[in-house]
Amino acid sequence: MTKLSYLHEPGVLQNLAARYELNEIYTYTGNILIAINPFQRLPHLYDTHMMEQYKGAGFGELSPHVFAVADVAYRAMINEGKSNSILVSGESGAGKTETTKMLMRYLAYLGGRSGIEGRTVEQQVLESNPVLEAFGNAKTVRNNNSSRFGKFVEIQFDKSGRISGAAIRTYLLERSRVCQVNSPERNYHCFYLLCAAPPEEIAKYKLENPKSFHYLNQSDCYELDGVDDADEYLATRRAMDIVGITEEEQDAIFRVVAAILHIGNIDFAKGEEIDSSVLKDEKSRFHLKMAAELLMCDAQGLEDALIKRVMVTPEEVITRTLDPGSAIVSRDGLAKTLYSRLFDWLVDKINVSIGQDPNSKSLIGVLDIYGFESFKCNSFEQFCINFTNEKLQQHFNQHVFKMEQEEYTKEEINWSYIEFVDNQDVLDLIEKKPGGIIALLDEACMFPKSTHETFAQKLYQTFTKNKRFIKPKLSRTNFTISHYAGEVTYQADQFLDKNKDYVVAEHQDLMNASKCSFVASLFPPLAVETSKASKFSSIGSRFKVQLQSLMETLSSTEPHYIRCVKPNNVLKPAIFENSNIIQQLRCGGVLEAIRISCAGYPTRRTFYEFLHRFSVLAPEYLEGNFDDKIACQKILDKMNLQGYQIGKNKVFLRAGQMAQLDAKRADVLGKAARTIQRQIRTHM
Ligand code: AD9
Ligand code: MG
Repeated sequence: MTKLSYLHEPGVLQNLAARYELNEIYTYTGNILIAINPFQRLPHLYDTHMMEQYKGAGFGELSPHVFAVADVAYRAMINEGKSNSILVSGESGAGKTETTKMLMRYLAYLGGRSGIEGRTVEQQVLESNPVLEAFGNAKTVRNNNSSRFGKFVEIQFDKSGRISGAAIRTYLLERSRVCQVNSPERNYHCFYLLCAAPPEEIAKYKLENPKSFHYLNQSDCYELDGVDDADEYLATRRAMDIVGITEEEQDAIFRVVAAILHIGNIDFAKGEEIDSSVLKDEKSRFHLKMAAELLMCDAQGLEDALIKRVMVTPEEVITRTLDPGSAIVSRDGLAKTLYSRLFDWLVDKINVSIGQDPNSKSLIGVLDIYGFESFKCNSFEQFCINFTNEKLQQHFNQHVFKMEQEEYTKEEINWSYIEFVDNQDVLDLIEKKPGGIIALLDEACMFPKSTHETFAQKLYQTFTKNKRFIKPKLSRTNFTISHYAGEVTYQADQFLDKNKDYVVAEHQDLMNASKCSFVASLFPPLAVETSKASKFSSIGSRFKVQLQSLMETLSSTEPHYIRCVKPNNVLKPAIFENSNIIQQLRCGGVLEAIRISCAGYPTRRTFYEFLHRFSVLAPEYLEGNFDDKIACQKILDKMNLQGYQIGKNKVFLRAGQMAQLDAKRADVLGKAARTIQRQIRTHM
């Protein structure tokens, strides 16, 4: 891309289109890899032969590829002892997760122990993917295998470059999907896999056809094209074996999954007293019994926990009943909490089982996180997702633009400043403390009388003059944020509920008393001071802290960027929708990055580093007692390079010049080695 003579949007697009037609789905723009989803299997592109080719090949020597990016990260880590990270971004269905898996496969190939069979660390790292996908992915409108959580995998390496441990961090699993799905989407894969298990297991978990479960039959989609849920069930079990989840644990996990389906089928009717409810019918009683059996808790206790609330005051114990609507909210709350705790348990278990290497000095992190989202209705989830993207965009900006240009300025080289849009103001709007949207949301959640209306009013008052905040004309509860990638209007009505993370005390006590130690362990007893039901913990603030820590980790690494692009919305091969793609490139800052790479100097070395590496090209200048700067200049002149610049402390090379110098160096060293060998031979 950086060699195009006319750099503008149509040129870039045409280049990508021409390559895509030839199944050249990868293109570099400077150091960023653009990956366009082929929507078809291209097995030869990822086979062992390919991996062998990319191993140790210089960047840019072979066709652009994810393997090349992973290889550069790995070499940089080995040679410089510095941690690296690979940030994969793009919208839903663009290919982030597939790309991440290829990166991990290649790193496992480089850092694996060949010839050792069985549960090696690298195999466990790879097999964590199918496990997490079974429980954290679902079919959505945009992607049949959409990740409903964010993921950062940190692969640790020992001194000799072997994989020695790994840590997986996950972010914000979408909880609402467990209880609510719309056509043509599906719930999490694991529910359908389990319903397709062998007959004896179906019997054990008291399951039926997925169509009979409320949590699944709200949508009329049950099957996925090209996916056999029965096979996937067995594959998931095998992957669970490999990551170290025992037979008993697996049994308990699937009991919880089955129990959630049964819980969803418990329905309520009005009770005799006002605002009370009873089980609707025999069917509901049956499913209540099944759920209780699977969770190994008391059936009456489960019924009570769903429809009653107990308040203990110093004087007396007051029991309050719930109307059928509230009982359903209570039921769904239990299902969601069970599921999200199950998911967190899986992540913890995988981490413990793979193990961390406390002595590891360097790591490679791979980030696969949800891309920017803007739907017809945008709620708290989209708010958090877009907040994440603002953070990552800032990181990208800082790295690619700011640091680059600051460096040029510091070194006083000739350089015309490239403008870029800084998004610090959006981040302030969202996360500033006090006064940002998250802080105001927390305040609203803690104040008993607030509603989504008062929350929205507060936002309108606070941000009247903020350029990034817009109050839609006719709405009393919506608000619009002008994100780096475009405007998104959020509906505030569920923000308060979705930001509150609390488990009903009755659910907590019941599950904690389960005779199944696995279930009980998902609900550890609460510390005394936090057990008060009113104590609220903010999902938004917790997420903000998690993101902060992610950004700190990323900042301590050398980043590499892969921008995934979704060529069309029908998820089919060979369809290249221009305006759709240009929009994605703009959102990702790719075009500015292209401009900067063309005009810039991607490689820079201090005079010392440069001479250390390249003085073999002109040893005469080292002996001549020249100033370092002049010696560098002379070597570069001798090599006939043009367009480079020499700053106060560093040499700045244009794209490709480092490779030219390296090739010459290899040439000279090779000749020298052959001469020495010849001499040794003649002396022997
Ligand atoms: V989401 O934000 O999790 O909804 P992703 O992760 O960006 O999304 P994903 O990697 O799941 O997208 O890719 C979507 C689908 O595109 C996959 O299921 C494949 O069918 C297809 N895909 C993506 N990348 C490739 C590839 N390199 N080769 C072949 C691919 N197919
Ligand atoms: Mg994904």
